Amino acid sequence: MIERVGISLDSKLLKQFDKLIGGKGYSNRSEAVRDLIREKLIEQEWAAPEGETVATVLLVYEHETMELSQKLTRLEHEEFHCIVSSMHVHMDHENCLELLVLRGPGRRIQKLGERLISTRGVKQGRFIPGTMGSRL
Ligand code: NI
Repeated sequence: MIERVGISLDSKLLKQFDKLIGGKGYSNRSEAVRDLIREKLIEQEWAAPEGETVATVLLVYEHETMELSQKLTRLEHEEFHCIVSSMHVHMDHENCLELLVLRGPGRRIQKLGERLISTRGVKQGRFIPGTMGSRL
């Protein structure tokens, strides 16, 4: 069910908001406001000490860098309960891209993501917090 709500904003703030969402490609304010609310709810989900959530980790590294591949693989096996899926792409002769989908308690999977990203030799690492979506 969709409910309509009206909100009051001062014109300066509204102008800034329109500028912000225009640059992001939103075609109307409603979808932009919905996304902002969802973003806050996801933040709350991540702050909760209990419960389960999901995240994606992106890693770029050279597979021939001393022991790096083994280190990452070892870490991934240690935490296999938290890794739902992984994809490895051999991008060229030297570089690999790995995408992992993590699922588990927020703090635990964040820590795993940080450990992977901070492993010496990883050229690029990103941790993208997700959501199970059940509260949105
Ligand atoms: Ni590779």
